[in-house]
Amino acid sequence: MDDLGSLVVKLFDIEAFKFGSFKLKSGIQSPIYIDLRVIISYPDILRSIAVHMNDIIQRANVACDSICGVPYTALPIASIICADYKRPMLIRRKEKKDYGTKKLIEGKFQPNDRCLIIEDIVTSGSSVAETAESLRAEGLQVTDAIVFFDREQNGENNLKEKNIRLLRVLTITEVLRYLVKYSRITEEISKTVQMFIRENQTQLPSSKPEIVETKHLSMSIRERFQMILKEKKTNLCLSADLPSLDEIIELSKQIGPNICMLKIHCDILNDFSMEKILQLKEISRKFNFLLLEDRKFADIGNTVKSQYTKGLFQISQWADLVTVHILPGEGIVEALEQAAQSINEPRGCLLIAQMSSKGALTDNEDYVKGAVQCAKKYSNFVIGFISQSRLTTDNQFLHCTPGIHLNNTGDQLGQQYVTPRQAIDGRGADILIVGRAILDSINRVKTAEEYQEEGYRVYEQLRHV
Ligand code: S5P
Repeated sequence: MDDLGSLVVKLFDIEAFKFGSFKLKSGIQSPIYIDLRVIISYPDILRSIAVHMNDIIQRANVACDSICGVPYTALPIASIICADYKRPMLIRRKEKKDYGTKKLIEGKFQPNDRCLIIEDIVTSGSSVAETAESLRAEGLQVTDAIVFFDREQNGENNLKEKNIRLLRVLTITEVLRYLVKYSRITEEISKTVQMFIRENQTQLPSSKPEIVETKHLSMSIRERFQMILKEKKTNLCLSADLPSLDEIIELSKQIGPNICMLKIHCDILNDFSMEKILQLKEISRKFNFLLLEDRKFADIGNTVKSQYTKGLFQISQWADLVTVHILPGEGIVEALEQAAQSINEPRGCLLIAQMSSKGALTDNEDYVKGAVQCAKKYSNFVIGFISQSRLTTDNQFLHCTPGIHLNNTGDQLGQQYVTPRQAIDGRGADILIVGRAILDSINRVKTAEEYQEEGYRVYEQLRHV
């Protein structure tokens, strides 16, 4: 008896495979019942399953940084594989905790880590797909899943549609073949089961949030921005220059409906963590606004590429948009665009063509011309400008204007303010970037509403949207 055959027979003997007539949860009558939970009572069988799975993982050359077991039966299997294969383990909870950190994924990981999912049995693939969705929502990459046993009820194809390759140790056809060969079941029983499987193929229901997500993913940042402006009737970008990401997260939940974009400076935060920034990202998806990291990149392309993707902040992982000085020449944009290609979501940037501060050296015609030329050349990635005037008649480029205040003309450090009307009418702004006018007000939400209303009213009037 070969190794796999002997394992199948042992599983039959411990009643992991039962034949007869069983009523399934769905109400359907099935000639086979498979329950691998019993394996935890048989350490040799448990290890043997893990060894076979490990073998397939090695042979399939799966590149993974961590392994996620699907509760419950797959967890002990995953633990053995993690130890043998020397990979850290993650667990996806069945339910979110309603206390403490509320995390759905337990274990340590980095964004973009490749994670292999381990499950005991696959039928439709729904639990693997749900696990992949939760892992991907946390920024992990999921391309492969391995199961011990495939019921061949279309799980493989269902998962392929979710861009997951299914690896497996055994199919139901192979199990039936072994059990007939080693006289555990008759040929007739095998045929009945095969017919049942053929007649009970599954499909995954397409869940609603996924459709929304795909819609976002298939849209360019430019299209998404335009859609947000129209749908939410706001051209207000809140410049959330606060020292605490916790506070920004709370504020964004309140002001989310009023803004089209949230701008932050991640390097002024005293509590930055990837976990928190991904939480903010989730809120930005929920309230449909873009996240702009006002990094003002200004180095040579090669350095900027690392500043964008690496370090503590890993900006490319979460910022839909970044701001970029054009001072070093167009290589800086080329570098960012290249780096953004490895991200699964659309990315873009705003070129800083003019600044609001007193004596800004950007007040130079050639400089501005250079910015517009660069924007046109890289129009897939550059979606607009930070500006103080209308720079081009090409309306695909959004003009975003900071230095906005209804009752102030400036601060002690060079900032100069104009009103929303002056910015849109006189300075050609599409988007108003407002910071302290909202942040320092007594009622931030009410003030944001006022800037939203005034800003969008003038924008509609003058841009005829
Ligand atoms: O020219 C500029 C460009 C930018 S991005 N002038 C600016 O003020 N900004 C940013 O806009 C600045 O870094 C700050 O985050 C925000 C303006 O903040 P406020 O409090 O003066 O409205």
